[in-house]
Amino acid sequence: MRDLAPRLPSSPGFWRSPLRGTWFTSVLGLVLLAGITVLFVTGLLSYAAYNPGLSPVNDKTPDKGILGFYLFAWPTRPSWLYRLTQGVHVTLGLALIPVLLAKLWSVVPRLFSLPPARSLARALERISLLLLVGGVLFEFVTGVLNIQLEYLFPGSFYPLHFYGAWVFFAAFAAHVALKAPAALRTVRRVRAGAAEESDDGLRPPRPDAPTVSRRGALWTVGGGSLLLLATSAGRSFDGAARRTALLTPRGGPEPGHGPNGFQINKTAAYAGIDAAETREDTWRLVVVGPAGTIRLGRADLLRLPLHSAALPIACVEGWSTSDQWWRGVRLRDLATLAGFDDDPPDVLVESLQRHGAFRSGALRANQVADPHSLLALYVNGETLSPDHGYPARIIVPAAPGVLNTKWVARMTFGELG
Ligand SMILES: Nc1nc2c(c(=O)[nH]1)N[C@H]1C(S)=C(S)[C@@H](COP(=O)(O)O)O[C@H]1N2
Ligand SMILES: [Mo]
Repeated sequence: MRDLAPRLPSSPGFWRSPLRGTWFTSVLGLVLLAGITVLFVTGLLSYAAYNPGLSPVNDKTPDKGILGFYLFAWPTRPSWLYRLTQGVHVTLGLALIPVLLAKLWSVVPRLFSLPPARSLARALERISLLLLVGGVLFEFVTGVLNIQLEYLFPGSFYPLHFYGAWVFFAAFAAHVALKAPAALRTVRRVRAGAAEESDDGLRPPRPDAPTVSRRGALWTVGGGSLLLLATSAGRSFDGAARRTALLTPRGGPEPGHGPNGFQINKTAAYAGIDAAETREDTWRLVVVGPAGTIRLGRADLLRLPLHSAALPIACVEGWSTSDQWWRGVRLRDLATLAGFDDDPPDVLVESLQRHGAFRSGALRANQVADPHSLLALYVNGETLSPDHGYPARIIVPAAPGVLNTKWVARMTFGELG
């Protein structure tokens, strides 16, 4: 038995890396404390930005119950708001992967320690660790799969990632309350020149000879994070910057040239839009409100006052475009046509698309009222291309891409939800 014991992972002697210890784990833990808090907050903001309380067509997690307690009317200014919050959510999430893996590696001996529980408190702690480790892996894996494979789990990504985030964050908060004070103490003491507090089971009793210093190992982890940051942040810009985003979709060269040559989420062909339905003589925008049902062709829309706004497209997947110049009819002018003279109401926007989660979206009154919210007919001085939503698409400042419905067919003002 004596000889066998150190060969089992449950034995402290099995783990030999001299890097493991309180300081290494504490530094990584504190980085994750800050980073994961930002991920949680920006994630909750993203859900609020979808206007889930407004209409079932926007709500991807209808059974959220009290978890929606914090929802609020997402503002329209600054126009880059969602571009920033969701860009940070996804880019920071990717950059934290090396830190997360290093942190899990640094505490892995604990997962094997035996007996599994000496007391009730210890048993509860270990269950919370299961939720913590399982939860964090689940959130990172679903997040990465969603951006890499573009809606791998159509419809179900949102509930998985949203409920997973709450379960994980509850365990995370408990873990932080238990561990953060000691981690801070360790880092301060070591910085002040004191020796690392010794044993809490992390330091190996029979360490191998070091091949890299602990600082060197931390720099390697940090370098990995910087590399991921440098190869994904470009997805939030156009042109040369986007070419630096090598590891994720929406990086690399733009999909086309000229005014319509910026990123396309779903093409007209993918959405099943038939060119015969979008011709000048066939397509009509149906506007519904107290004034009745009004049908407008593209020529009718072009006779209304046209306005311009420089606004980005910012997708939940974290990519975004720089500002594009959109030109079209103000949503609030369409609300007036529909019979709302003073206060524009909410609006339900439906597209020509027949299937798919993003075929329609609801916009809140504050979004309809913004003078930069348009039913766009042109982009960057040219007629919208079929893939960017010809004959007409919604563009709203600060809104997530998904609410910028393309190939609009019908707008119903008021009486939502
Ligand atoms: N009808 C319709 N509109 C849509 C979508 C869609 O799938 N169908 N995708 C949305 C999403 S998720 C985004 S990010 C933006 C992208 O706009 P773009 O393709 O012009 O860049 O369009 C939105 N409008
Ligand atoms: Mo999107």
